[in-house]
Amino acid sequence: MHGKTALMMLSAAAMVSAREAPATNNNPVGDVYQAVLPGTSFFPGGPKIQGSITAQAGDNGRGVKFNVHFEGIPAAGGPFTYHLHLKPVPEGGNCTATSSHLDPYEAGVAVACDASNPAICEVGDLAGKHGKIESAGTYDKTYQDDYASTTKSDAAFFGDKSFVLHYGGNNTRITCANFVKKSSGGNSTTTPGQPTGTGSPVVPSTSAPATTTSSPPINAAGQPPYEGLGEGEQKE
Ligand SMILES: *[C@@H]1O[C@H](CO)[C@@H](O)[C@H](O)[C@H]1NC(C)=O
Ligand SMILES: *[C@@H]1O[C@H](CO)[C@@H](O)[C@H](O)[C@H]1NC(C)=O
Ligand SMILES: *[C@@H]1O[C@H](CO)[C@@H](O)[C@H](O)[C@H]1NC(C)=O
Ligand SMILES: [Cu+2]
Repeated sequence: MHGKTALMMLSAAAMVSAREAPATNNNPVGDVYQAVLPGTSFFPGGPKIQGSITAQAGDNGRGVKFNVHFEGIPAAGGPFTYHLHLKPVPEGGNCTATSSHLDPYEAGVAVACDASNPAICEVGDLAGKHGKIESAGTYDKTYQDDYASTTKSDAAFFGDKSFVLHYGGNNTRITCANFVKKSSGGNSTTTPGQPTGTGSPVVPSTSAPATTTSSPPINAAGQPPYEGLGEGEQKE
């Protein structure tokens, strides 16, 4: 009896290997990050969704306030999801190369994200925590996320990473963009040397000196990076 109970506890513990995400604090107030979509589809013939995600520390540096704005959400194929991804989009706009979700506490996708208990979700699963995109046209949403971070040294920092927008049903990546720092401590100048975006035409090209990031999207070259390569059940 005792042995059996102990065994059950052991296997339960093994299943709950993921740690809950801690709430983040002391994020630098006034540091603003923004990721602007290129306005093209990652795969040939896909929807040309535009828009951006803007993010900065929440009140008193607690968590992160996200402002999500998308335009051109198609009527078919929804709901759509989006996540913070682990790696930046490389030159050329390959959304597949952004790897999987930002998930420093190894929540994984085996256990579904529960919006009512967001600490168990992958930090990067913004749609899981704050809602999928369910309707066509323009999507606007502002919310507080307690687990993401704009502190560079924090495991939940995404300011040098990307987000990807997907078809929710098959995880196919539709479009993606890199976060770039837009202002620091209330100064609205772009900090030189920050990683830059995906060559999005929407980003003002005034600030950063030319870098290697503004080549045409892969699709323009006719290379179809098709394979949904959603996150599926994989974790890497
Ligand atoms: C994924 O789902 C969308 C919407 O249903 C569909 O248009 C698209 O062709 C699918 N992609 C793949 C690779 O199956
Ligand atoms: C895009 O990135 C993926 C993953 O890194 C890679 O396997 C694929 O070859 C890349 N596609 C192109 C066209 O570079
Ligand atoms: C804003 O920029 C000015 C000029 O570069 C600088 O003197 C000031 O310290 C900056 N303020 C903050 C909060 O970073
Ligand atoms: Cu994703």
